[in-house]
Amino acid sequence: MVERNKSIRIGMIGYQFMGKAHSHAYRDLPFYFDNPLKPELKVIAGRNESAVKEAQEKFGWESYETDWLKVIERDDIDVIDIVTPNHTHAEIAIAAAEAGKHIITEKPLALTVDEAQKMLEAVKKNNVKHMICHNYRFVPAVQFAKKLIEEGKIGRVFHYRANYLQDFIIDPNFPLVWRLKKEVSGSGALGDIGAHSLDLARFLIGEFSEVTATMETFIKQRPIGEMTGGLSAKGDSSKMGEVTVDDAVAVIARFENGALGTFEATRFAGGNRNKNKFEINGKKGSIRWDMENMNNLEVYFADDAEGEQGFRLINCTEETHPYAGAYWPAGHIIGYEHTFIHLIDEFLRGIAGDYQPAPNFEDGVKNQILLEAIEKSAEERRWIKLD
Ligand code: SOE
Repeated sequence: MVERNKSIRIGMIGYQFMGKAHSHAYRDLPFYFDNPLKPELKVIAGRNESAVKEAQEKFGWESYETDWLKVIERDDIDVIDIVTPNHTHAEIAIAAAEAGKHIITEKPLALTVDEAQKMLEAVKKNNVKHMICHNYRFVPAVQFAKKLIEEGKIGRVFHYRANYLQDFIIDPNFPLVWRLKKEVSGSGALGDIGAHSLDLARFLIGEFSEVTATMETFIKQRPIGEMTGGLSAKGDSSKMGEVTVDDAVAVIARFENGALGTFEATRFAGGNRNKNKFEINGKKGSIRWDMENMNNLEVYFADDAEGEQGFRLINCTEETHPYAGAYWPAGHIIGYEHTFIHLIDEFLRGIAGDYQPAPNFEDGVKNQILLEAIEKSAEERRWIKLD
């Protein structure tokens, strides 16, 4: 076992939306969790020197770098955290694994299944710990939902129903950013937010057996432009470019346990900023969760007394709920940013305790196989079996 508070030295590649979320998680982790390792924010890397220098100063990194390879070559770095656009994940992760660094990367793992499998091979061959940032698994209410299902509280599962609804690109003037270019992002709403719903379904009720899907790109041309942080962007309407990914996807799925699944991921659901939600219906009850009410879980149990049945709210903010007890006694309320603290806490515990935490690159490969099957189904208009 590692001695208490041993330093773990982080090198981050990327610095925008997820760079901010992960930087915050490393810095706030010691406030809430007695992790055996203490993260040290050694270096943050990005191509735009002025922007990455600003991130270094704002997020509290010791130094900045404009060449990610130099970060990987440093022998005073133990972990590489990849928060860059999807097309760079494979090259960076494989180089980091070959340099003996533990790796955490944002989702989706890669652009293709082939890339994802090569990443998994590299981390296994080099015996480094690895994790993919499906942070919604670490919401206390979602962890509690998993506990209820594992205890058989809802019995045999019949339905898994998930919607991940956003609306930040409905405006046709929203520019053609990297998330809308296939060669950079791999897919659109499917891989960016649908990937989270697919991962949660695997986490909560098990593996998929087959899928069928349809996809749509509502706005085909957009002004050239780039992200300016978070989900904001600036563009130049004098030059237009082709959107090469899906704006929305609808999936019907079957699970190995016989359950039916329906999934929707869209960036065109006006009024829904980040509505990641699911409902699970079983023989003995149902569970539903909504990111926009993230600290609570709605449950229905068929064996509640007659006349007293119906969905009721469980506040997953008690000491007994996973992770919640670490927060302020006045209600243990958490936010989006805390899910990254929980995931990174588990990642560092895996490194300290020499066990492979989850979700990891195995999960990333399974997610990538689902993404590719869904795209193939939409293109060929047929069911696709998952091997
Ligand atoms: C944009 O859709 C995004 O930032 C996703 O990339 C994140 O994974 C999700 O947590 C919030 O929305």
